Amino acid sequence: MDPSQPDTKMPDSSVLTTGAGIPTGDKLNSLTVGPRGPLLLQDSVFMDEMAHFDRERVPERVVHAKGAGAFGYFEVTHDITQYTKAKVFERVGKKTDIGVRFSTVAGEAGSADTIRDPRGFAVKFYTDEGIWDLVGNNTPVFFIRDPILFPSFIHSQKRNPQTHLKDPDMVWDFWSLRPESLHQVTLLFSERGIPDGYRYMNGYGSHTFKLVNAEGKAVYCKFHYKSNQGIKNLSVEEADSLVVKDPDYAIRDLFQAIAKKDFPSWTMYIQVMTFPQAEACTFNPFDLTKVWPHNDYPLIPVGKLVLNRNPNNYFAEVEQIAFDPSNLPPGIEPSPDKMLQGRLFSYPDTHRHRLGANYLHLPVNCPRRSIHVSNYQQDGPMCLFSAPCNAPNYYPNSFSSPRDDRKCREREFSTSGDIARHDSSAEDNVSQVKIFYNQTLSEAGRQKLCGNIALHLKDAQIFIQERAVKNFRDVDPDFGNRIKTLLDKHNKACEKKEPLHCYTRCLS
Ligand code: HDE
Repeated sequence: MDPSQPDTKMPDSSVLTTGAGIPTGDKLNSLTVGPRGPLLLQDSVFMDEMAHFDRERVPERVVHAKGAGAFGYFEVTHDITQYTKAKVFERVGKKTDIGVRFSTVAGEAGSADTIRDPRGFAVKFYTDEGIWDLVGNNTPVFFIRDPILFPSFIHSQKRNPQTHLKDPDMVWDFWSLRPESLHQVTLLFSERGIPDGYRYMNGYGSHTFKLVNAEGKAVYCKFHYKSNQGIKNLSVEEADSLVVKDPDYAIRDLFQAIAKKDFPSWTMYIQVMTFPQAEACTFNPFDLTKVWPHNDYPLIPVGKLVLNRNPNNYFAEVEQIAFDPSNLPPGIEPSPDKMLQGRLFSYPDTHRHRLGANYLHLPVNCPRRSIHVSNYQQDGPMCLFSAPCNAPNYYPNSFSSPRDDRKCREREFSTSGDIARHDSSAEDNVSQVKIFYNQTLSEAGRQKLCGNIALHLKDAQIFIQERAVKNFRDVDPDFGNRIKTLLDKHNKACEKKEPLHCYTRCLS
């Protein structure tokens, strides 16, 4: 044996140890003065156990706190190299590891899975060129189009700061003051508003992205995942009963299916819009409250996502998985979409707060599965990796690599416009909702939609109800009038309760 090398015999894992690996003699009894106590400060076994327990929780996600995760692969089935040079799409048959987290949005980590809420559908691709995170939802649009409104929007959907209750006044006050929410609100209260678990719903990257090919040519693009299980939704009655019987319904359904080797899968498609098409588009193609009509921008098949592994440890692999829309490998870039631009900042910022500056060192977030990370970042709390000590820790330097690779620079583009806080509230908020209401929904679907909205809106104060009804009438008089009729019935049947909160109404 080489005496200069440490003896690396594997430890005996059957012996209980402290966090520092010291064998523990007794983990059933604390160290006390006599059988009745007190305890001793020198009981390091007790201190180690208790101090770690005291720190078991990281803050829950400020939104999307309740979720389920699984792992698997993405496989390219169709060539899209004419649009993008991203290596994840480089050849048909190429497989890339993925991690996926599904979630509800407004509830806390212990809330029920079957509530009416959008579902998060976040995918982490462990590509050869680092991580690509496509952090989407099960809907192609969103409630707002300017990210500055996001914190207020979320406050209105979470608990009232005084009563600590969910508050229909807050929910509908915000929605009715911001009519750009009409599209997403209408989808949310339609039959697709309560998916039957996570396997039977589609996913959408939602935003407009830019794809750049090997020649530097670019197009705009949207990503879609269609469930190969089909679409299944829960009725209000089924969903309500599951809140009581099985609040973790969606987590259980996903875990059990994968454990039984009934692996769920989705087909990935893209929609493509050229720059001249974007210039000529009748609506703003970077507005997240709009869809791109499939007739004009058809779905192009790309590949499939398969989930075939459950997490081994929920906390390590799901609670700590950290998605970031700014993780974009060469060949995929952001578009001007204001919401996407806002998210590019918010996600890494929240991870540094929740998980710490070195969250990318955690195994589930680390790109080291597929690529060597080379940079000059160092230290910080919980630093697991460091640059070699015999090389410079600054750049540029005269001695050694790594160096930047000009091939990977973002595509150049020019932009112009007046710098101002441009008010987007009066942009077209209704045309696409009208098409959905009149052409996509059946008569039965319209009835369900209006019933679901009225059932929720009835709990808001009358002046808020009226403002919301006016907005639905702006979409289509029939839409607003049906809701109004249902509300009148509700309002007559039950005496309106005084609101619990004490806001004074100062705006109308
Ligand atoms: Fe998120 N969102 N979001 N969001 N979001 C978060 O990040 C945020 C938006 C979405 O399973 C947070 O790690 C801003 C749209 C999913 O871990 C936070 C804006 C879409 C998940 C955050 C949006 C999403 C999040 C909370 C407006 C669909 C869960 C914890 C500009 C296209 C990911 C965290 C997971 C999570 C911010 C809007 C989807 C705070 C500022 C639009 C699926 O950073």
